[in-house]
Amino acid sequence: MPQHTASAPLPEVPVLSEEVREALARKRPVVALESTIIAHGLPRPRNLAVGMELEALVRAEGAVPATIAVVDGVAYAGLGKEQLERIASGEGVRKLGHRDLAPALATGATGATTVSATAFLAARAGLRVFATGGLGGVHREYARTQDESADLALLARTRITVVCAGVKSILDVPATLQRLETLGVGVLGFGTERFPGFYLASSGEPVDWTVHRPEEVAAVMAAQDALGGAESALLVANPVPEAEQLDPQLHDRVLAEALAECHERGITGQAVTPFLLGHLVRATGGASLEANLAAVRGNVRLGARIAGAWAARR
Ligand code: PSU
Ligand code: MN
Repeated sequence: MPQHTASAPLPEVPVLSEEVREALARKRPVVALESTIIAHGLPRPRNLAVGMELEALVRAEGAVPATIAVVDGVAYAGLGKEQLERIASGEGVRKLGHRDLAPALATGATGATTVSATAFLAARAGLRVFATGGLGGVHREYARTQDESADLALLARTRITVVCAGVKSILDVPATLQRLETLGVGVLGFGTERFPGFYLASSGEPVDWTVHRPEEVAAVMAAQDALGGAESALLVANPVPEAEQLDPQLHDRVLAEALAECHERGITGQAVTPFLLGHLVRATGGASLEANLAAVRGNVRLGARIAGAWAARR
């Protein structure tokens, strides 16, 4: 296990795969992918297949995938097959938010990166586009627990474009949108005037800006840079296709059950999101998993197209 001392410099952070390094040097499109969804968001063994499928989807769109994770105290952008297997095994794989990166690197830990840690490492590597499922946000019990995902604050100070299907519907969606506004994180609806509802095509909440083409997203990114100043992110909110969404009534019913059980069992902190997602999968007989995957696949494809449009401007 590498133990870094104060005098020993950290290795390159993150270490880039050969493919990612070359794509960056040639200004070819690259899409960052997170690993928490693989290690802690999806059931095994399906998660490994999904991790590989998402990378294949990026390649099919002509871009290079950069899955981000920490293995034995080294942060990587672009995982080899064995590293991806290690993350998917879940054994001894921690959930790492941005604040956990320093202790993980210093102690030689292995962990999957959440949106906050992935966005940080991606931006540090010079990657501009990142695709995921749903962002973290303000939890419904916020007033009691003060549980707001670190994703939001990190995105307020990181210049990256995140393609997501909104925020997970287990959260307080209106409160999360309000926080994004307060924090100055831009939100674009992609082909929609409603903020998506993760498992559902719409959360019912409006979005202020709607775009229809990847080139329009790239133009907004260029305008962000031209404006300068605050290094905030841009969210591209891309709904799951209506045909693949979870039945809204089933969604509302099982979600209420899941929230009640989470409360009863006293689950807190980092365990809340994986617990709720897992409960929904069981309570819907796997239907929530299919909707989740449909959303992620759509985001990854769109992320690759946006990365292509962005590369074409540079
Ligand atoms: N999207 C998914 N599944 C997930 C997550 C997102 O479809 O598991 C993860 C992301 O990594 C996100 C994290 O950053 O859940 C949020 O966790 P928390 O609420 O503990 O911050
Ligand atoms: Mn949390």
